[in-house]
Amino acid sequence: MVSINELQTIETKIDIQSIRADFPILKQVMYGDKPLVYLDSAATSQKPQIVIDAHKEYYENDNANVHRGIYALAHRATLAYEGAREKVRSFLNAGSNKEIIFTGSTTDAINLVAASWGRKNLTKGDVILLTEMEHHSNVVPWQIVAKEVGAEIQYIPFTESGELDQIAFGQMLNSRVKLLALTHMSNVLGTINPVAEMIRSAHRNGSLVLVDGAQSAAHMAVDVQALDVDFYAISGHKMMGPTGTGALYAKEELLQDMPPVKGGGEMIHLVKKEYFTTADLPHKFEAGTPNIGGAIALGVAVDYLNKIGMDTIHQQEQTLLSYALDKMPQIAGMNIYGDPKLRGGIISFNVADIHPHDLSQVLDQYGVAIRSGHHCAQIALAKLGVESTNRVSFYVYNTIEEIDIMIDALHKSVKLF
Ligand code: 7TS
Repeated sequence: MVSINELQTIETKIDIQSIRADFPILKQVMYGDKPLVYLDSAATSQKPQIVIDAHKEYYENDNANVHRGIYALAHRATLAYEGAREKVRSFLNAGSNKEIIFTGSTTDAINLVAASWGRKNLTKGDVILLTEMEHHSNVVPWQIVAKEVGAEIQYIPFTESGELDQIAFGQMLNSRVKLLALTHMSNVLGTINPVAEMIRSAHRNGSLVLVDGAQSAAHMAVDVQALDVDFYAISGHKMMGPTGTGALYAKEELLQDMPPVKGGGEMIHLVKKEYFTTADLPHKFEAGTPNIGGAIALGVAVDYLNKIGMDTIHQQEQTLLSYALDKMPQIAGMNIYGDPKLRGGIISFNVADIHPHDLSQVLDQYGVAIRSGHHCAQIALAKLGVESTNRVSFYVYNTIEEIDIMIDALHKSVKLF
């Protein structure tokens, strides 16, 4: 265990205070005198001023529809929108811009794969392999398509430590498994799954792999080519971008073979009374006017993350995580779920038999914003034997001092029950 002094030195080296200064919302004072302690970045991250400004400036200066007008504004908007795609491509290290589809979110991206690739390629008796720690976004789209085509869903179990059971995974791989779809990082347990190894095993088995990157892409460097992943879904709003933004990375050969799910403007090459032909990638999957301002601001969020550095972000979160995991057990009745070896900045817990909704409401009175509920992962919670938990989640703008405030508020809150 590293000492508190060492942890604080790391924090000072990274200069978290200057990062915090970029986030106007973090200056807020709650209930008259309590500084806002925002510990729910797994739900959505806060946004730095440059992202907020980029969104506003687009509407103030450049607003026009993309890929259609030939006047200056339309040209600027198109360049900025496609420039943002290039930033996301580079961020994920995809090989080509054709492989980056802008979507509304991770949910939207996974639904696209299920409705397009799934409907076309899955058939009766095929197996879709999920895990017990998936967010509903990586369960329900597969349940919808499985029901339609007669495929079966199986779940890789997780162990007491909150890690995927790799022996069970090995035993579950067989010729019926057409797809492995799993989260890179659990939004309940914080577990960082060994996706590189699992992708290799699935590929040896002839199965494709979708990775849900909603929690990971914002917090660690992701290289889709090094992973050799087939589909990777991300949410812009969890990585300092605006809500309503996200992206799907998919290998070009897969996208070429996938039918569009949504029809309309932008996704066509030619429309006749009897038929249509599709536009080239990536526009084949971007029907209608996209979220232009959102995508541009997401590009700026990517610039911002790169400026801080994904390794720095990861390091600060690991600092906060070790500090919190060291302090939290001192609270009477504390039960922390899972103890995975590789964990991001997410901790789910319950305290004695206090209902998480009650506890989080009291914490709010101290200015501490944490999540309580089932975290859209009811299968994971059923496995843990609970209906809801409290959850704290960190981002690079959080500090050790904030964790102290949270711990102090927890000590005080628990005494009230
Ligand atoms: N996958 C994971 C692992 C997630 O944590 C989430 C959102 C999603 C998918 C869906 O992302 P969206 O952007 O499409 O909504 N997770 C959470 C959460 O933990 N609290 O609120 C949203």
